[in-house]
Amino acid sequence: MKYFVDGQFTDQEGIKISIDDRGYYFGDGVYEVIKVYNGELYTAEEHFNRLVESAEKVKMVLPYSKDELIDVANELVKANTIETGHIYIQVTRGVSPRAHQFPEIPVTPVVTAYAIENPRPLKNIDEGVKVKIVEDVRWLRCDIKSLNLLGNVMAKQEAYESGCAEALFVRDGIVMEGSSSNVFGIKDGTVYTHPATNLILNGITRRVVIQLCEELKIPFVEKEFTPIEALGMDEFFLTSTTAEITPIISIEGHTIGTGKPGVLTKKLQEAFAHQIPVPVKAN
Ligand code: PSZ
Repeated sequence: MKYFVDGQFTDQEGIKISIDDRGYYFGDGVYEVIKVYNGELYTAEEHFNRLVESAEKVKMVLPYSKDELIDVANELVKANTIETGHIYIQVTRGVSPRAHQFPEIPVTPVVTAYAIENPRPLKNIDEGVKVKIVEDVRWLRCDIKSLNLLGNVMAKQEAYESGCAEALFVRDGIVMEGSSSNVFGIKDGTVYTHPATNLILNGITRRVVIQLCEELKIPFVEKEFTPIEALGMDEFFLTSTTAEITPIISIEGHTIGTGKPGVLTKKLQEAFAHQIPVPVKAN
């Protein structure tokens, strides 16, 4: 019961994935990661809405409704007694002999999903991380949460090889996002992040942070900024489903602010922790 494959709940031994799966050949599919806190899905509607949108953008019709998919996710959480962890779900265009164009004989998209226990990364959340600037060589539809992640993979590896936890993508002299996160700078009390265009993924955590800024009356703008402006920010942080709000204390070896998580970043982290199902305290 650990996995959901092709309409069935199964254990690993029961899984068969075809070599002709278009996800395997082309990364031709879309996916989502949904956080589980205290055995409850967090922002599930938003994640599954985005899955439907990603599928539409690549002209795929999901074989299940959003509500059916949420039921599958809840089943996986229950069957695996997940407390703090996440659901991974992906949908590929289906199985068909290798050819770039869509299958001429219609095939059903392949849905696979699993739930896994995964603790909150409290050390990074408390202490912050370093990031490395990497040129963004990805395609121009980064708004789609697609399985094609080679640009992200190469950037993350480059960051890791420099002792950094994340790569900061820069395209045409503008800071975009991380290789698997959105990024925010804070200058003179105002929070800045790249507008939700085709060049970044409009993260669900990003949307939560925008909402929290409103609630906390912290000035917020979606506005482009350069790497030089980033280095001059008072505070900097990244967001993702699993990383939540993680402070960035150094960019390309330059210390941000005091080199410690900033005041407003901590305020947003605290507000974030208060709105997840049963806040889990450090230690
Ligand atoms: O566990 C992990 O490492 C995860 S779970 C989700 C992500 C990483 N990243 C999602 C993501 C992304 O891949 C890119 C390119 N930009 C932004 C994000 C943040 O999106 P949300 O907040 O929806 O997870």
